[in-house]
Amino acid sequence: SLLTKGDVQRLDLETFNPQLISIYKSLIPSQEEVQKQRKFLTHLDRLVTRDWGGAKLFLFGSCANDFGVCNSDIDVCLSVDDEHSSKAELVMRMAGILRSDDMQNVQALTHARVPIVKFTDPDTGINCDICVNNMLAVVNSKLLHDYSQVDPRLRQLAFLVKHWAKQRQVNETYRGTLSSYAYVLMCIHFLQQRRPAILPCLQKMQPTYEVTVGKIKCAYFDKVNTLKNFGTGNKESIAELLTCFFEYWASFHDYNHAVISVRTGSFLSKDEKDWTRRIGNERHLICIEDPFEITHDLGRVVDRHSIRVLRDEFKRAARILRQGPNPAVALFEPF
Ligand code: 3AT
Ligand code: MG
Repeated sequence: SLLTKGDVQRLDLETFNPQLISIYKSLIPSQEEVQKQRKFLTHLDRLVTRDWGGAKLFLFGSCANDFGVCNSDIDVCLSVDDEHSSKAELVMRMAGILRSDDMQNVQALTHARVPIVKFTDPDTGINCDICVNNMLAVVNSKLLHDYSQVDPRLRQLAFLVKHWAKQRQVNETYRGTLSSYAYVLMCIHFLQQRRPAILPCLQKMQPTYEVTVGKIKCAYFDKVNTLKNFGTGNKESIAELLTCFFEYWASFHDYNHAVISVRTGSFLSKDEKDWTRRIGNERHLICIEDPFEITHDLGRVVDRHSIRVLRDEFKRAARILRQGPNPAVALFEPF
């Protein structure tokens, strides 16, 4: 029988989808690794609470948000109520505690925009970054985690996009490309836009979780167990979604005017955000609104050169997914 063009594409997706699922599975951290992380965190927590009264540790980033691929670094936030010390001083004190416990390569980056201490645990080989009083990151990690519980396709899509971004070297904010956090927000927003929608907008629903961090009120519906069937009306496979994701960023996104906003589950205009001009180093060439710190554009790191690199990579990915050959290999080929 004659196949229509649509059928051909569907047949391709049928072999491609299981390949993508197996790549996704290979990226999930093993039980051993999760155990190792737990052991490390328990040790770190004991060390800090013993030597520093009132200090508390919170996990954030990919270990807390369910988007951690294997061998990720661990992001920890130190929370202390101390108005008399600067973040740099608190980071120095933390570094002292780590050195006295024989942690390796302890580096206090006190002049960074976000001061951190980096180190390696000699027992497990785990690399860890500790920042100070950055509770917004803890809360946005919880938001991402809660979204990941609604539909399994979010975690699959985000793992594949993060893997692609790392392989293609477009996950390097110091070189003007996007953070993992930004890519996960792009995935959430994309799944909010599918019809029928695969993800809801948790911040537009009746809040069941509310915290205030500094001046920012964070509130959203976090009883995500009740939303397990939300996306089931949409049957799109991960292969279709990944293809549409890259096609969207390659050809359909309105880079000149549109801001993607997970907070509203829709698009905003650059005009209404006042993100139309370059101010300092912020150029707003690709606009991704932070869900809580809404004056913050996660695309602000992108410059005139790196926007080209990014858009060319989106186009490359879309082309490979449409035309092959062997998209599951070609897509992730190292740059
Ligand atoms: P990796 O697996 O380490 O690549 P990750 O999820 O740990 O991914 P990042 O390293 O990009 O993600 O960031 C760690 C966390 O820090 C994620 C988010 O809670 C917070 N974060 C990162 N960048 C920003 C930002 N620009 N604004 C607010 N929070 C951020
Ligand atoms: Mg991280």
